[in-house]
Amino acid sequence: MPMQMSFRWYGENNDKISLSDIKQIPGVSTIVWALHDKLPGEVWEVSEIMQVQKQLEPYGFNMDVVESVNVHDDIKIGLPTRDMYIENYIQTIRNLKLFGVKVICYNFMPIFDWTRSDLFHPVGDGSTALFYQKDMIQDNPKDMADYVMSFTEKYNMTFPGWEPERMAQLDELFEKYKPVTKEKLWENLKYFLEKLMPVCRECDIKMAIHPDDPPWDIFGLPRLLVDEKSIDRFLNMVDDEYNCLTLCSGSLNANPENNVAEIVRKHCNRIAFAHIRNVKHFPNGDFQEASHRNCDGDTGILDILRAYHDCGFEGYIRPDHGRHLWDEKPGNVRPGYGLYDRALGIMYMLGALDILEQAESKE
Ligand SMILES: [Mn+2]
Repeated sequence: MPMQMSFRWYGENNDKISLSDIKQIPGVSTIVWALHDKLPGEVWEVSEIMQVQKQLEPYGFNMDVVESVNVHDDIKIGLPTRDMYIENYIQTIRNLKLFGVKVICYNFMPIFDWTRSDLFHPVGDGSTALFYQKDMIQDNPKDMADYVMSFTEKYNMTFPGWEPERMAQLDELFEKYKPVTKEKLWENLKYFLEKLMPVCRECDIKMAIHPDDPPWDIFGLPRLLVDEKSIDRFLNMVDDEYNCLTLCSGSLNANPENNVAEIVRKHCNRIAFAHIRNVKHFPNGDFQEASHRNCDGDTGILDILRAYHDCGFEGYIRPDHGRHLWDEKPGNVRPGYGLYDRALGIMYMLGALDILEQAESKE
């Protein structure tokens, strides 16, 4: 099967972008979805999943990719209660199987999901984009949590990984993570995956971990999936075809040392889901998200697309984040997840991939 283009959608009444909007973008077959009101650890019930299926059906989209089924902190910390939460996770996998889901994207980042210092930073052309100012994210996690949570309140919007319920217990969470060294976190990830793998095989669902964003320790919390070496370790640790990657080019390339195209060529058969995002680096270590066009950032988007093409990648691919364009402003757009720039990104990717394919068929 050729790779399938996908688009992340936050669900009815939770996303200003409609399925009809997405249908008008050429080439999209797959909606990347989730039950966004579920807390980590809760079972996704069949009846709830069915509602999403009913929404997608009229448009002919498949629901093959879920992003994310979030992992409960007790699993990451390795508390005795983790077994109960793993059982719930397994039940969710079984329920998702009933709807033909093929890939579950998840992450194993302690406490914080993606982290930025500015969600609407001017790009210079009138658009805005997510921005990371290195010296702002140093000491006080509360400042950053407050910043992100202020958006939650102001715009009545919740961000995956930034559930207000969890953020309200930030001190407690930091306390709980104290004994969790990097090695301990690796062990806990292994424990989790080894319990899941037999079920994944039975259900034919791949677990596809998303690398840490940004790819370095923040606030003294360990981060595991940060570079080629750690990705090698991860894939070897649980060497199973159902233990896969969501290879996020933007997350990894936030560290300019990471050569994403090289990782694609090395591990293509273990990549289930490709996130394509371009990042522009500043000499002081700050970075800003950029358009998908190769020359607008430093990630090497064309090299990455060529690598996927050359390897005969058969998984799912999506534009990751986009800038906020035209009428997309705070209050009417989900940071990083506007309609326009992601649609432009899709056209750019399809253009490049079509040319590669055409060149090959002429050979
Ligand atoms: Mn990503």
